[in-house]
Amino acid sequence: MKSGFVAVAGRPNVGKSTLVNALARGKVAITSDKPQTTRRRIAGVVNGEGYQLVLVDLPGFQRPLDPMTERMQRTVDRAFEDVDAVLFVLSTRDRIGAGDRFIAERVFSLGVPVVIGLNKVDRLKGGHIATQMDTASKLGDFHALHPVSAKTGDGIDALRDELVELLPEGPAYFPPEQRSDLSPEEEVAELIREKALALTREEVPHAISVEVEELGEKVIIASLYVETESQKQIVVGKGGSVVKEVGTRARPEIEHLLGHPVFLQLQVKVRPSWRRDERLLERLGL
Ligand SMILES: Nc1nc2c(ncn2[C@@H]2O[C@H](COP(=O)(O)OP(=O)(O)OP(=O)(O)O)[C@@H](O)[C@H]2O)c(=O)[nH]1
Ligand SMILES: [Mg+2]
Repeated sequence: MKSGFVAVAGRPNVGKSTLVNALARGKVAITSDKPQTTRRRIAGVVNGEGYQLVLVDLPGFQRPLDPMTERMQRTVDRAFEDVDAVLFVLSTRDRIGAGDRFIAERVFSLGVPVVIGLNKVDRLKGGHIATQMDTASKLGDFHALHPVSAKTGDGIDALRDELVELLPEGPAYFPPEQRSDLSPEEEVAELIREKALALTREEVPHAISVEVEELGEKVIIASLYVETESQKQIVVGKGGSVVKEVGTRARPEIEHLLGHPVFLQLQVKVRPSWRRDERLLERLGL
């Protein structure tokens, strides 16, 4: 059997998590149109005929701004220490530039094969794809380059086959039914955060964290933390409309995940400067 770990690296928002989900044929990580959606390392397990591919979804590469983003970048650095290959994700929607070259320096010096996933090709016409492939190919000594669309599924099977090819002989690291290394509480918290991200803008998404206080048979109690009173007003919404919508959107996915109906109780709370609170960040698994 072939098995191993592939780190998924790239700038924020290039579609790393969407790509992990497409490769895993199901939802492993949450996604959003805001950068810094992924805050922690998440292993997505892909099982197939004679292989187990573990995709390590990571936060986007960034210059740290505060203790939270410092921890996120440390997570990325540490994740590179023990992988069999890297999937370096670029977005054809954006110019391939200095940020990508900075990441390229890191990933091409790791001494493991680097596969470039040139994502979001659904947004481009043929000629432009060729130009972007040419630019991407100059980033370093890559093992393979795959133009893909995580959204439409274009090129995903070929990319998965390529990654599986690179795996060494090894055991299954996860039982076959396990999709990710998150606990049910963490998965539920992430699903709630995804809906809150989709419904907020500007600085608010970055200030939200979610903790599941109680995961019962029927009742789930979770808190949405923000940093200021005005952020709280935004997340609560007029007459509770925003937090209610978060719950309405999250509940079906949570029920699908857990396999039974739940009553979801959400509360919005202010926790000043939580992104600077090392102990709390630790507790949040960041
Ligand atoms: N058109 C198009 N959009 C995509 C594709 N893949 C991802 N997206 C969109 O790009 C945005 C970012 O996707 P994510 O998967 O959250 O990106 P990420 O790289 O994981 O972002 P961070 O976790 O913040 O670093 C979302 O709005 C996705 O729907 C694609 O192939 N085509
Ligand atoms: Mg992500």
